Amino acid sequence: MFDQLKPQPADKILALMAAFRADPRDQKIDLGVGVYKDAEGRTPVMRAVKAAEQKLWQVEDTKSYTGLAGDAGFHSALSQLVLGDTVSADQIACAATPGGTGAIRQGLELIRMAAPEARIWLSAPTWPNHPSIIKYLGMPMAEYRYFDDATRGVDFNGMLTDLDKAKPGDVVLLHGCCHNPTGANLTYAQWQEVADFLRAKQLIPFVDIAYQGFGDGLEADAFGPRHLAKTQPEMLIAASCSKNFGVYRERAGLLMCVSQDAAKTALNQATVAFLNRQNYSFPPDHGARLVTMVLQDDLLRADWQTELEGIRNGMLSLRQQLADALRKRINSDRFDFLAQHRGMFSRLGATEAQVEQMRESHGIYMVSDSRLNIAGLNADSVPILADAIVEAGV
Ligand code: PLP
Ligand code: TYF
Repeated sequence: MFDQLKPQPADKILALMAAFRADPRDQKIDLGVGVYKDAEGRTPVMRAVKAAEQKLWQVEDTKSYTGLAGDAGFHSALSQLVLGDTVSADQIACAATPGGTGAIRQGLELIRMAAPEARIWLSAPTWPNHPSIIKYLGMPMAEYRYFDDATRGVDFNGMLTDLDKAKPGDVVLLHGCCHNPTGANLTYAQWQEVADFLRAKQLIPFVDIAYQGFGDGLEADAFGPRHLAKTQPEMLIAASCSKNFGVYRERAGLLMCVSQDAAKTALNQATVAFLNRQNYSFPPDHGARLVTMVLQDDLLRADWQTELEGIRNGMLSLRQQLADALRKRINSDRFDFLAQHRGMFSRLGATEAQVEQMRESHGIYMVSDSRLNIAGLNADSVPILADAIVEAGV
């Protein structure tokens, strides 16, 4: 059997992480994998998460199984964080999953079960795991234009023109905020237009939200999914706690099936629980429980929000520093888009050869499509990167 196995395509982001580790240079700069890092290059456990963990150690009296769909406290705390009061709890079916990736996978499996013909529309470009999982599941997919290489903003006309080719019942995968890999996001007005468009065309939104709180703030970043939850007959949401709670390796995520018709929730709920059982029985609980404790405790929640705001503002400041440094060097506003993008990533617009040159000559690691992780920078490395960008002729 094993001799039938064939090598599978590697994840280019994870391959880059390995290449960075193997580089012996002291001066190297890691702008690759999407993990938050502070100015010292550390990815700390957030204060409130640490405090919750300490408390959990004292009060936890069993490690017996949770429910198949995870803990109801986690469902309500995280669905409330993402959706606020836009829909009532009885309109949302939830399953805790191993990370946001688990929620994406389970959401796709639900679509395949309910509507095997439905085509999944992905932004061009998108997070590589989206097409990779969809292809693995054997589901039909298509791309819609999203990023305008010339302006480094959203190609909104292109997006709607391409989505106009979708058939009723198709699914449109949207990044809830902080688009990965481009950093270019829909405005509130564009979200409203997309919502009207999807509803008129009978398309179903599937929102992947992995960076709530990393863009314009916890509430502002949830505008898109909240507006869709209010206006669409039904939708799916995959939420990740990896970044905004810093619990990457704990694998905490939530799949939400939202329906205007609360009578559908019981079957939706039974279905997502069934899907959990088919794939791994019970979802991991530790990270989900820490997240729940932070969200349910006023003091921990306030401290978490303060720390998250610090992270967010730090990234905004680095964006501005990089845009300013480039403006000074080339005497043009050509890179001002870096300050307008939101979240951890920006797509710089460099060629693969230019990305390669920056890695060879300066030890600067960014993904080959020129996505850079802003959080990998600090005040010392911003000028080094700005020099390298100019030198490479980007
Ligand atoms: N979706 C996007 C766009 C991401 O960038 C990530 C990255 O981490 C995820 C989902 C899911 O992450 P995780 O499975 O680590 O929660
Ligand atoms: O895009 C990123 O860098 C993050 C982390 O297979 C990540 O989303 C990258 C690759 C992967 C899983 C997570």
